[in-house]
Amino acid sequence: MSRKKIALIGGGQIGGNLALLCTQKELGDVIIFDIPNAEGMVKGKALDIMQLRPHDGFDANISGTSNWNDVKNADVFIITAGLPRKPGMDREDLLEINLKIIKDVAKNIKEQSPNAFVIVISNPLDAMVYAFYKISGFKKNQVVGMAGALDSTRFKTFIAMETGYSVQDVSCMVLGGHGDSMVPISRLATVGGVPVSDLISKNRLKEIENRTRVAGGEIVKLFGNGSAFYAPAQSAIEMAEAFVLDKKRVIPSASLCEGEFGINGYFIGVPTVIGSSGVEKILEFSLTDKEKEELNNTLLVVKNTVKETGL
Ligand code: A3D
Repeated sequence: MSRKKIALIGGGQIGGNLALLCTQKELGDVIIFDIPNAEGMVKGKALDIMQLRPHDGFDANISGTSNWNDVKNADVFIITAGLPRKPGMDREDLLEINLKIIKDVAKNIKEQSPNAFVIVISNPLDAMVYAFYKISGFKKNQVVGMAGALDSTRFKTFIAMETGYSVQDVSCMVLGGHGDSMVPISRLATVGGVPVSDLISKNRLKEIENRTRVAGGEIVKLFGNGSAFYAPAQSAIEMAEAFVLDKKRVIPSASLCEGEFGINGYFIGVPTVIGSSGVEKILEFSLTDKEKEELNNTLLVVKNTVKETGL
């Protein structure tokens, strides 16, 4: 069996870390693509990672390019092309410029690799993944957005920090759009199977939910220039790995809903089964009235941003 070909579109902060993680997990041969002005940078990153492989004996190859022909017939694309936020910016402020970039990227991927599985990370996420889907004409199982995996790992982190118990034993999910209206489902969060409501007071849990909602902004403020990249990269790698190894992982992801949770025609964060066919299924479950209301609110935000794409 030959190695998978993994194309990273955008080789900036997240792209560089994606390349490193792909190599360390031996997911396949990696090609980092960026604009011509950044070709030296991605070639340099690729060479640097090539030179760490002998330490652990990883054999997969890494290269950098600004030529679309080099990513032809890739099995997986992970798209981070676009600008990140600066302090004071909403993700929505990136729409105009990143939409132009996604249109160009979608056109090229459609031409070069019509059967690929595509994970979109560029912001505003829910609108960018929608735009990619519309422009590429790909099937719905081929396209997914990374956001819930990151929002959930942030929620997990804060629960572990609060209780003092291992992050490994925290299980929880965040649904909805990738913005301040996202919906942490505290009701189903557990630590080692014990409901968090038995471990953390109601008020404290509310504060943790709120911190989760603005966790990306907290890091943007601390950085002063750019947004989080380590955890976003690892979150997307979990999704790519689920596809490459046909793991059937259940990962909150921005998937196209066609009736699930009463949502129709929008990509939004829902529990998604990812395996070798890409998005294989959305797992629906009953929500409380309050959760339904919160999901409706986040859907309105997503709808407004999608409307601005004009697609
Ligand atoms: P950054 O380090 O600036 O990297 C972006 C890269 O995209 C740069 O190297 C650019 O040269 C490149 N690029 C620009 N235009 C093109 C193009 N047409 N084709 C190919 N490459 C291009 O940003 P980053 O890696 O920190 O973030 C990338 C994106 O991810 C931003 O839009 C962020 O807002 C977004 N992001 C999303 C999440 C989610 O959870 C959804 C989290 C963190 C960041």
